[in-house]
Amino acid sequence: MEFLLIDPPHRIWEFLRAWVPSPGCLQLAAYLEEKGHELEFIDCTILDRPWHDLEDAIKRIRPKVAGLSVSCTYFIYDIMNAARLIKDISPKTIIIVGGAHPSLIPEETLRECPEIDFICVGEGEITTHEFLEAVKRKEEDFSHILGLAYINHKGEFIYTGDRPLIEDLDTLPMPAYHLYNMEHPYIGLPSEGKRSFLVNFARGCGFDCSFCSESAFWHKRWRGRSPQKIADELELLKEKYNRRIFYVGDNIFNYTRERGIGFIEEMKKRNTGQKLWVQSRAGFVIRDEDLMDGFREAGVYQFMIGIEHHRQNTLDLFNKKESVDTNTKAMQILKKHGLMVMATLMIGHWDETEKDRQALLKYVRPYVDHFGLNVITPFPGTRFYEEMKRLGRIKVKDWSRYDLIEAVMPTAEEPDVHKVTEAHISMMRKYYWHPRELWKTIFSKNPILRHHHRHFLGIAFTAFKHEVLGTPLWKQKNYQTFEEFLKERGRPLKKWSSPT
Ligand code: B12
Repeated sequence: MEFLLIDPPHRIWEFLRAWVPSPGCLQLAAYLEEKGHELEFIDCTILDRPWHDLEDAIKRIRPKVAGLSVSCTYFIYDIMNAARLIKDISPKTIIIVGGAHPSLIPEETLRECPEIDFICVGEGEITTHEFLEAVKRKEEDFSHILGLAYINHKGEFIYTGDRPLIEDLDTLPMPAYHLYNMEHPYIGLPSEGKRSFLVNFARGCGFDCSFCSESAFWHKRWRGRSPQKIADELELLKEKYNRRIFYVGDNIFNYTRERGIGFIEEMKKRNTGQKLWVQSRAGFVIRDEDLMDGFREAGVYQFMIGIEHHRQNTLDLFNKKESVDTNTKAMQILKKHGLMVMATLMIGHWDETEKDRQALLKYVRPYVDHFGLNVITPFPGTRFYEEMKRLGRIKVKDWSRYDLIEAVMPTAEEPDVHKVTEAHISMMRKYYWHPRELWKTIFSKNPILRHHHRHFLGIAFTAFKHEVLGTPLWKQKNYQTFEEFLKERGRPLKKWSSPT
């Protein structure tokens, strides 16, 4: 086998209790398949015995090249462990890793995990195609392939240079859903119902918020698929996989007005009855107020907006380029047009007080249907990370805790980071246990909202029972840590030393 694309075993997040295939992997696999490469894609998170099954797959396939994908910083150790396991079983297999985290700190990643041979920095399709072609030709020098990072035989870090981005995303084929087990019971988003799914129709964002790894990774550029291609994909997902409710991962769905107008026309024409939740930003909601009824009629039921904070100085500090007034106005517009509002918000700022947190809660409560509260996290590769590192505020280096829920930095008033994590839990409870929200759980006329709130109430109730009665939390039945796997395997990994 020429290429085995692997999404390594991950721990599913308690809030989600479900999983979705990586849109990046599905797109990459489809492109490489179209280019004639022989490949397989395995997503270990939905395998019965993830690490054991990965080991068996490597033994069976012995791929020439294994590609490991990592969408979040939080998952990076899974990728490193998978690389160690692969080299242990099949030392000749070349390992290439892709995704935002290793792309943004390639040298650190390569030095921390010498089993990784190459990092595909940035967009994956063309770089991986050229790389596989070079491997096929048995080339040993890869320095002519843009977008690659590696350590050469002298121990020097090499980056071959930026790969130009694909200008027209419509030239890419349909994601390779046919290579995936779309009916696995974990697949979906339980808060949105059984037949839900995650899709991605755009890359990047034209803005430059200092905390965002997305704008860093995609060089502050936005590119999107056309409304026709979006509708084709949604139609396929309905016809072939019976998927009806979607979270659209695009950072800004209505980045251009033309795309919004085209989408509304196309969806009305096709009349698939599918429902979508999209992301945008306040300024674009205001710009497109006249399109909001059209969006609703075309199936959009919720807009997620990065409101972030109720204080203008915090918005300015992050270069958000929105004002508190535009944020408020956008939420009012969405409500007026019968659309649900999901606000993403951040606490854990250095100068924050308990009073600020209560003020934030008070500010958004009248508008939001979904309280998307996060803890500010310095993702590597961002300006915010560099700044926090310089100020010595990052107290947790363990990337597996960078999940936007656990705090990794203290505030001036709370030197213990756990206090910030606790504040997050307490605010979530305060929002969802409020009589108004509990009322919606049973009596809201909006079935999606009812379902959604019930899901979150269920999670809160499980956590409450766990704390009071000691009953177990939700369990990902197939999950096993790498250490548990190694113990069960009974054979430690050989110490890897690069053949050079
Ligand atoms: C899909 C997604 C998920 C999926 C992940 C599915 C999976 N199998 O990995 C789900 C819903 C499970 C998820 C969960 C989480 N996510 Co998430 N998620 C996204 C989302 C919406 C889309 C990513 C995407 O599809 N991008 C588009 C594709 C085309 O890009 P790509 O993946 O980078 O792939 C390209 C290249 O990287 C490269 N490439 C990728 N893989 C490989 C492999 C090889 C071998 C090669 C050569 C190249 C290559 O080629 C691809 C095509 O060009 C982003 C937000 C966004 N809009 O981007 C957040 C995002 C990635 N998630 C984020 C986070 C933090 C999380 C969570 C950890 C926490 C949270 N609060 O949400 C959870 C934890 C999950 C858990 N433990 O269960 C952050 C990550 C920040 C960071 N730097 O770490 C993001 C950026 C959102 C944000 N708030 O900023 N997430």
